[in-house]
Amino acid sequence: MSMTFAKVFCFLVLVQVLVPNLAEGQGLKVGFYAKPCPNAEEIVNGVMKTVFKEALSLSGPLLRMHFHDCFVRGCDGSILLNSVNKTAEKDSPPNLSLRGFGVIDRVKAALEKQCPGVVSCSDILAIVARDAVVATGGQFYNVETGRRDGSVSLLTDALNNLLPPTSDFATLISGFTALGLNATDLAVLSGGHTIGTSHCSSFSDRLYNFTGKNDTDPSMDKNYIARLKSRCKINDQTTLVEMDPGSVRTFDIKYYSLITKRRGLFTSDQALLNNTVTKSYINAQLKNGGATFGHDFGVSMVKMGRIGVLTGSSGQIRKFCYKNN
Ligand code: HEM
Ligand SMILES: *[C@@H]1O[C@H](CO)[C@@H](O)[C@H](O)[C@H]1NC(C)=O
Ligand SMILES: *[C@@H]1O[C@H](CO)[C@@H](O)[C@H](O)[C@H]1NC(C)=O
Ligand SMILES: *[C@@H]1O[C@H](CO)[C@@H](O)[C@H](O)[C@H]1NC(C)=O
Ligand SMILES: *[C@@H]1O[C@H](CO)[C@@H](O)[C@H](O)[C@H]1NC(C)=O
Ligand SMILES: *[C@@H]1O[C@H](CO)[C@@H](O)[C@H](O)[C@H]1NC(C)=O
Ligand SMILES: CC(=O)N[C@H]1CO[C@H](CO)[C@@H](O)[C@@H]1O
Repeated sequence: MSMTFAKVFCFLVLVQVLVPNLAEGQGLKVGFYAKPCPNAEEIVNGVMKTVFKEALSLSGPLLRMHFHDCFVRGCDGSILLNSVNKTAEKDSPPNLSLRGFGVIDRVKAALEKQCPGVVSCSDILAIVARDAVVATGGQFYNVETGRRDGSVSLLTDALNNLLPPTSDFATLISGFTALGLNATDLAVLSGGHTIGTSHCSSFSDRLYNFTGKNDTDPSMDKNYIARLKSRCKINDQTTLVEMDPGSVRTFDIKYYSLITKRRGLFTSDQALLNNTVTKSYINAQLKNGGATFGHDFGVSMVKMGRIGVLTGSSGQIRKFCYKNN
């Protein structure tokens, strides 16, 4: 009897320990590197200033990289691991436009020079994403650090956890909720689409074959469809279009105004009008000129940055971000 009780009890305790509170981020804090590497963030900022001066167009891919890292196995730098047998997250189709891996290597090299083996690759992604927001005119926010790096990267995890651009609201919210994010976070973080570009193939279903009958998506503005069709021929896999035309490198609320004009690029963008929470958020920002968007974005990014993190003595601090130690 008592054995059974002990076993059951043990099991309950174990379950509590093992099931991570996904968006809690225990062990993270602002300024984690203050003692072991006091200039860590300045070193990252320094490299990123140079990079963005040369190529501000990397701001989109680098912001997106942190998002993809966090949504797959948690923010553990697994997105950065090179593929040994073509089965890593990097090899997954949703990685299509991920670029800027070389930039992360450059930042890592600068950090290793001054503080060998101290700053994790997952933290580098979080800081770089913030710097991308600031470089495009978004509001500064403090990044929590203290993440450690994972050692596993699987294509199938990326396929199963990254939401496709064809997602409707129900799909989006269930994906976000599973990671401890809510409808407000969804509306706010989707605002990341205010910068960057997309391949035609990510939305061409809406232009050419929405329900399999060579039809267009009736929820997209007709004039916008015509304009996009002139850029994206059928089956185009390579052309890039601006997601927020005219302000593709400016972190503003124009993305929200496009959605209200039925000019959201993806089904997942347009879907934000189909729920009262996300719709009210968008309308409120448009009404008040984006008064809180900059601040809200930082809050939701910090929340996203806590998903499934490894802290304390878990994981490793990789020496090179693209391979395990
Ligand atoms: C809500 C679910 C989301 C979906 C379905 C989604 C989907 C996509 C897709 C399909 C692309 C274009 C990829 C390509 O074809 O090149 C893209 C680009 C982008 N996404 Fe998202 N995304 C989502 C959320 C987010 C979040 C949370 C962020 C960051 C906070 C983000 C930031 C970006 C950025 C910056 C780009 C532009 C990348 C570039 O310039 O190369 N997205 N997204
Ligand atoms: C090769 O791929 C399998 C998944 O099919 C994975 O479990 C394994 O760890 C990979 N091998 C290496 C050396 O990465
Ligand atoms: C989402 O969570 C934030 C706190 O992280 C909270 O301020 C906000 O009201 C929540 N939104 C909804 C719709 O519950
Ligand atoms: C449109 O979609 C249908 C159903 O998925 C498919 O059979 C058809 O080949 C597609 N047409 C084109 C032109 O891609
Ligand atoms: C759709 O378009 C393709 C190519 O343009 C054509 O071959 C096919 O017959 C069309 N299907 C329908 C159902 O109209
Ligand atoms: C949003 O609602 C409109 C109108 O009911 C509908 O046509 C559209 O398919 C919905 N979009 C999504 C992505 O759920
Ligand atoms: C940057 C990167 O690793 N891209 C890969 C994304 O996945 C495709 C296959 O789907 C690879 O061909 C790319 O090399």
